[in-house]
Amino acid sequence: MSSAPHRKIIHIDMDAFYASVEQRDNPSYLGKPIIVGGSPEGRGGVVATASYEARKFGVRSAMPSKQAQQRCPQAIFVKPRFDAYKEASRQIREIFKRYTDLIEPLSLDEAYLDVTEDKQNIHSAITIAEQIMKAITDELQLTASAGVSINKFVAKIASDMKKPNGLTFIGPSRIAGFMESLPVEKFFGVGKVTAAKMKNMGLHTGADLKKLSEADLRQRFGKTGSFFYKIVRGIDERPVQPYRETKSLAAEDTFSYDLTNPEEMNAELERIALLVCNRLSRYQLRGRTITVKIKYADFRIITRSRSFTEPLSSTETISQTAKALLASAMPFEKGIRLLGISLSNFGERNSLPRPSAEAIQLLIDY
Ligand code: DCP
Ligand code: MG
Repeated sequence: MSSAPHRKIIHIDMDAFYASVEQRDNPSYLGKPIIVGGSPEGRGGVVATASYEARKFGVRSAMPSKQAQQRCPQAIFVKPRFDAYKEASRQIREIFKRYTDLIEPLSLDEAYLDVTEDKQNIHSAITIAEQIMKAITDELQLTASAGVSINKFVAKIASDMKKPNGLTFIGPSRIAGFMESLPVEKFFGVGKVTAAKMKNMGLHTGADLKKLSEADLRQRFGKTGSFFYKIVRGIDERPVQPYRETKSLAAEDTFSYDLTNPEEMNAELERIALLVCNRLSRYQLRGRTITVKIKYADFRIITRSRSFTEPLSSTETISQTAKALLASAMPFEKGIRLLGISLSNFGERNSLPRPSAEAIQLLIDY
């Protein structure tokens, strides 16, 4: 480990978040198997989350609601109330702010906190995590689990170890052993495919990964290989980033053949405008700059943008402006393979609502 003083990082993750909010707000649900998500009657409904009572029956997030009902016929299905979850999320953040402004929300129910320096001079990250958990219980009647360590990676894995309502501290001297015993599927960025690939190579735990050189890891896993090399040695220098500026939100489509007919292009733009508008409203964002992206059959890309003093709000305006921008780029030398529309410049002027934590995360993923 380096000689620089260690950071103090807390990862907080709410327990059975949506289901706990439902149980709190409807006491008849307390102690019962609650499933928040789509109805098992309709088609395509999935479980958003399940109370711990329902999890005993094998009900899991993202499972088809029908299957969940088969596993737990007595479960009560509840429709999500996102406004209630957002409000709880906001309240949790208010509690975090008593200790630090270095808060990085990952979703409505999860955040990293850097308490290397804390506002109340408590100095102990464990004490701060305990106080936060207590405040969440006392003030919000919800529970959270916490992981405390010197970096984000270990703190996040730790918060999952004693769920629900548990605190896990992994100090510097325990990190090496902890990482060695960690199964490969727990590593950041290891999806099912990579995990299967690793197992085929006889790599099951951190200890197995640690035997490989950085060059070897890079050869096997590309750029992520270097990340594995560091992380398995407990090195994760990613800072806690309080508020990641949302850059842009886009929708685009690649066509099965190259478009040459302007009417067809306009029809596609209208469709894409609708898509982008749906996303904007889902993430509560409005942008003042609109950009149209055009990719020619030869893969050359051009863009045309326009900025406004007011945010573009209606699908109609976005669609009309996009078509005008497309027209400004005509005539086209080649057929068009892809069209896209993006909105950016989301600033807070005109008292725009700040994107929710969820939106920020989704946009980062995007
Ligand atoms: N969520 C969702 N769909 C998923 C996973 C999660 O809609 N596939 C929602 C519902 C969860 C919330 O996000 O309540 C938080 O996700 P978590 O993975 O943290 O799950 P929980 O908080 O529900 O449970 P846990 O106690 O395991 O953290
Ligand atoms: Mg959670």
